[in-house]
Amino acid sequence: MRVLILGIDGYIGHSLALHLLKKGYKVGGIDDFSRRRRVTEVGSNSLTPIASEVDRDNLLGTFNDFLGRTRLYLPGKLEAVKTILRHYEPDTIVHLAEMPSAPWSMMDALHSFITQSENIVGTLSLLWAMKEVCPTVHLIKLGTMGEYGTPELDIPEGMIDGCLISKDYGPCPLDRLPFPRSAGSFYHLSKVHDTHNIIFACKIWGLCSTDIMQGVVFGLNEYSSPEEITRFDYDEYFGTVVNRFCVQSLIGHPLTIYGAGGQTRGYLPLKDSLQCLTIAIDNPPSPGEYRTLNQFESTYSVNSLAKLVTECALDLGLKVDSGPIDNPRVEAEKHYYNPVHQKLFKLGYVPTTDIKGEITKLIGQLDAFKSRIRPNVILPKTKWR
Ligand code: USQ
Repeated sequence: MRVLILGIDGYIGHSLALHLLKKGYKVGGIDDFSRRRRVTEVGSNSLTPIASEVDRDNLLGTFNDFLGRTRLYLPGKLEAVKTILRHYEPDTIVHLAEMPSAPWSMMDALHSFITQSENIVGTLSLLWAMKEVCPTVHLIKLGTMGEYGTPELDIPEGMIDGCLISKDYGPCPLDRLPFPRSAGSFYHLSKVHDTHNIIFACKIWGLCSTDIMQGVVFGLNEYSSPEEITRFDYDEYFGTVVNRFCVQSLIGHPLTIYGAGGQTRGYLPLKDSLQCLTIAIDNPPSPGEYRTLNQFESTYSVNSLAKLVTECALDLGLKVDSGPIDNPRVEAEKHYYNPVHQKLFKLGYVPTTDIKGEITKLIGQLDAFKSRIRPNVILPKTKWR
């Protein structure tokens, strides 16, 4: 199985490459290394010291026929993307090469323009290149649970499940219609637009795609040498909430609960994300099929995560306070949330259910890098309005 990872230098991309290589897959990848640059530009760093671009190339190259030496920016680079596809001849493409931060996309007009043009045109470039070079290859595209928002009804896996009863025509099946999206940032909206473009490409060109609606990921990858460790961000832009809380607990910073803290999302440890992506690679949809997988272990509110982190930190002898602060985002702080997530379980996903154990382990691992924490990047500065 030949897997091409777009965005191979990122938090998930690097971890996935190593995970697959160790399982015997052939792995190649490209990256424009924009994540490294952007984290530096906002004054932050990866808490974990990560290997240089060259060292990572060498690390992955020692395993396999890695072709990641190409620094490639996807949007509009159609011929370059086609060349990569022809050269690598993948069975599966895992597309992680998008700007991943909601706050970064909300900073100002320019950041929203960059987010949407990179993400939407980048994916569109890939779709055109696939159509022309490898229309039967399985595309796994990283979307987000945040596409759905927090509607006051159960969220299905992608498509509406049910039917409307028409007075004149009787039952009309709805299972080919996407469930309405209601995203909460220009970043999340970029993923919504991707979804529609991918559905369309599958419909008209017969491409085959798995669109992953992934929850919020936390934790570190398993590493047996310092070069294998993935990046770990904790600033307001590129750090996700559990990762941020764990770092805050290490330096006695009050946990930054935004607003009332009732915001509820799906969460999963990084190792579960790798497990699920591997399951998706091993179980492609049928030719011409567009498939959605809601990918998370369970749902948690921000308050319940803060409580878990506080308890885990206490077990490690760290005293942690919570410091609710005005919510910089515009989002419901108390709401119904019940997304369906059955398909991955049916395909064999065995979730990590000991979340407390995972968080305790994570805080312990991060302690080794405590001296690298920059406290001034923790409090949020970007407001939604
Ligand atoms: N939050 C806090 N305190 C913080 C940081 C966040 O209370 O210090 C809250 C946010 O307001 C939000 C929730 O925690 O209600 C999750 O925020 P987050 O920053 O961890 O995650 P989010 O912005 O939703 O985005 C992250 C990834 C994104 C991915 C998404 C999955 O950055 O790439 O798409 O998780 S999901 O949330 O399911 O859409």
